[in-house]
Amino acid sequence: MRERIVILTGAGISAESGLGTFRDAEGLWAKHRIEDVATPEGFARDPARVQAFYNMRRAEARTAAPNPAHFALAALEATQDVLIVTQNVDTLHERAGSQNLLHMHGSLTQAMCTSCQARWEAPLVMEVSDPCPHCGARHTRPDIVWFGEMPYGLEQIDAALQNATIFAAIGTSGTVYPAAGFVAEARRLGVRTLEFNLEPSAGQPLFDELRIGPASETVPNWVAEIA
Ligand code: BJW
Repeated sequence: MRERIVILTGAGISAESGLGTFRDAEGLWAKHRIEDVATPEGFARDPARVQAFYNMRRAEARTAAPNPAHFALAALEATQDVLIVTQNVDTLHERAGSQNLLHMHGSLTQAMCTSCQARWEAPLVMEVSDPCPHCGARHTRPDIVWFGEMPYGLEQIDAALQNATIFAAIGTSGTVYPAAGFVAEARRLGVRTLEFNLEPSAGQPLFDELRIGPASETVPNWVAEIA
């Protein structure tokens, strides 16, 4: 049977590609205050600090390579109906070959204008004084969803969950909403739920199955079972 699978990914899937997670002991939030770098208020206070944070993340992400977990999910599209909903702002899923992909928290590769809402490919280094290529306003920012802002694609995600047979969460702590609520919604709809993590996440009791271990091993094993 062809399964209809919604897969939520988080920072843990990219950890073995060398990109830091947020809430681990050595994670990004141990070195940077969320209020300073991941809120619209922080950007309004000190846009140069926020641009520097995302310039650093963009440079790191550019040199990272997809790992076996990203490649396995891309291969899964050949045999199953898959929607990957990633909270990650790196491009490792698309570089591994995934086609049906939604970046719900935006992407490091995109810039946006807060005056005219235009979006374009971000340069490697964004500056506070960059003009918008469409309207010329110097109100540009990374196209990233910060706390208090509406994530992308929620209607599409909801529709996919309504139609899904499997919901899988990979490498996410389950602490940031609305993504953290998808497992409860899937469960309410009678969708089978499966978690992949190094340790049980905050939402673990809502998952039917938990596979503990590095995503680069557990995800390819799962894909081999269902492909
Ligand atoms: C491995 C591994 C390996 C490691 N293998 N696993 C009170 C209650 C409920 C909600 C709220 C509330 N107060 C405020 C809110 C809303 C707020 C929120 O959720 N706050 C919480 C902190 C409580 N959410 C928002 O504001 C969102 N917008 C919103 O709600 O809009 C209104 C709305 C209304 C109604 C409906 C819908 C919406 C926006 C959230 C924006 C999040 N932005 C960030 C930063 C920007 C992106 C960036 O810079 O990269 O996104 S925060 C950060 O957390 C980032 C991530 O995408 C996100 C999730 O983190 P993730 O991916 O789970 O990483 P970690 O580090 O937490 O976990 C890594 C996991 O991997 C761990 O479990 C490890 O064990 C595991 N792991 N190595 C397998 N090898």
